[in-house]
Amino acid sequence: MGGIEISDGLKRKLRSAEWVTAFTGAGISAESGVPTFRGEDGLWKKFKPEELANFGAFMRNPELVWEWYAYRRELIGKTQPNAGHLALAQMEHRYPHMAVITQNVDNLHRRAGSTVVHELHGNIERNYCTGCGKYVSEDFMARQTSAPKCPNCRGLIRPDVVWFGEMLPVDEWNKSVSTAERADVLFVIGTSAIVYPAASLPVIAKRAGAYVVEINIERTEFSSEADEVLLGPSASILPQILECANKEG
Ligand code: BJW
Ligand code: ZN
Repeated sequence: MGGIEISDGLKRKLRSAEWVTAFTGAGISAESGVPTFRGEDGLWKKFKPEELANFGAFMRNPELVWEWYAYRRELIGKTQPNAGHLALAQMEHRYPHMAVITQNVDNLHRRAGSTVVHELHGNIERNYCTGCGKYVSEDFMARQTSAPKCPNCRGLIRPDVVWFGEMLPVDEWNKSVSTAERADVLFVIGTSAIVYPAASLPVIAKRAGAYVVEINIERTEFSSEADEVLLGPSASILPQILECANKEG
């Protein structure tokens, strides 16, 4: 994709901002090869995310839910951060306060070098026991072929992710809210912005005075509330924003 037009308004904000926050969803990892949830390619065996990402589904059919997570864990393990993740990590060198709030469980922001990352929906690399709550090691997980049982109490092991109907991790949520409230500029990147409470963060940021810029390949539920919408793939747009920010600095 060619160069995007960066408005004078955004250039001014990029020049003066001290607190910059990126709020990301599955779309930022799409160009690394991680399927999104709601795109046509995102459906796994025709299941909607709501049908698999909930505790009831897990208890009814742990093998099926584990098959989905095993497939995704293996796929994610083979991917690399893309130019979008890397541009956000580089912004830490440009801005005194740069944070990423992510709904993704794929760990690609940390692998790209971002150090301030708030994971709202957990991390697929961690797993814990539904019985005794203990975390199990990656080595243990690597030896498992189907729905694993806890070596300690024989309870079912689950991924440390947030399913529908479950609370978000309180600490990550509180830090995300205060980060959103402090942001001079908030980028909303690659999310359909339909899953709450995460989807309320751009609105919280805007009410607190942030300049909110959405980056997505298509318009979303949030687009009409954004100060600017940049349509296109984030792996192309974010490096251009970084370049502009560095030039303006
Ligand atoms: C690109 C691109 C490129 C592509 N460049 N862009 C009714 C109304 C309001 C709320 C509710 C309701 N009924 C129930 C609720 C609450 C519910 C909810 O929000 N449901 C809605 C779906 C209606 N929320 C919850 O249950 C949450 N908990 C909660 O509310 O707790 C309180 C409570 C407690 C007890 C009882 C009741 C309430 C928890 C939500 C957990 C979500 N979990 C998942 C799975 C995580 C684990 C895993 O990964 O397996 O999180 S679901 C899934 O959706 C995942 C994602 O993080 C999340 C958001 O998806 P995301 O990232 O936006 O992806 P997509 O696919 O939707 O969009 C991709 C976007 O990228 C698209 O826009 C593309 O265009 C774009 N794109 N390529 C730029 N190259
Ligand atoms: Zn246990």
